[in-house]
Amino acid sequence: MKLIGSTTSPFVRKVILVLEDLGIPYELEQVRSLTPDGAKQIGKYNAARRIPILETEDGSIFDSTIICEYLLEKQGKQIDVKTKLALRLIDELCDSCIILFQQKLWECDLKWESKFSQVQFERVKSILASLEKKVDKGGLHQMEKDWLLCVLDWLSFREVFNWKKGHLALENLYESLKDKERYQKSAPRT
Ligand SMILES: N[C@@H](CCC(=O)N[C@@H](CS)C(=O)NCC(=O)O)C(=O)O
Repeated sequence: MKLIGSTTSPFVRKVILVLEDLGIPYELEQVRSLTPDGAKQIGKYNAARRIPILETEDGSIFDSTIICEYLLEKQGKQIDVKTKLALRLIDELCDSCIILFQQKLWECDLKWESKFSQVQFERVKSILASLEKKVDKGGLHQMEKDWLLCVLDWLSFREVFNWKKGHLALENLYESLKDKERYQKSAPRT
């Protein structure tokens, strides 16, 4: 299978973790999604111009969650609705964090002063607070831990903001996971 993605993207990393877990061989075609040339290159595979995209025997599949579900379904595994909702919340967190990063990267709103950035940041804070409570109670599914690690590691890698402040349970979970061998191969790098 061919995975169109990058070694920095938290959404691509989710897919890599599932591919590695299931022992599915794949080759990674590196693209730079946030550059005009990269977007054009991705556009050859999918009109939405976002990564990841997985080229499979069943055709080209986009959206990290749909790709993960496809890979699991192929092995006869289903994700229940409760877990899907928990995972969706982490995707919401990731989406808003990426938007905030882009606001700085593209110099649209360097200090997140606009209403638009503030709404994104409030969403991020609200989701982090709810995850902090959940982690404190020890109630995370393995895939939630994986997806959360992808987001938190990317936030640290890109220095988007100090997510650790006020989130001790999340920080402890992050510290206990990040150096594990299972996450090392896909750790964010340029
Ligand atoms: N919902 C999508 C989001 C993917 C996404 O936002 N990917 C980023 C890279 S981490 C991207 O391609 N951004 C390019 C853009 O927004 O133009 C998924 O889960 O695959």
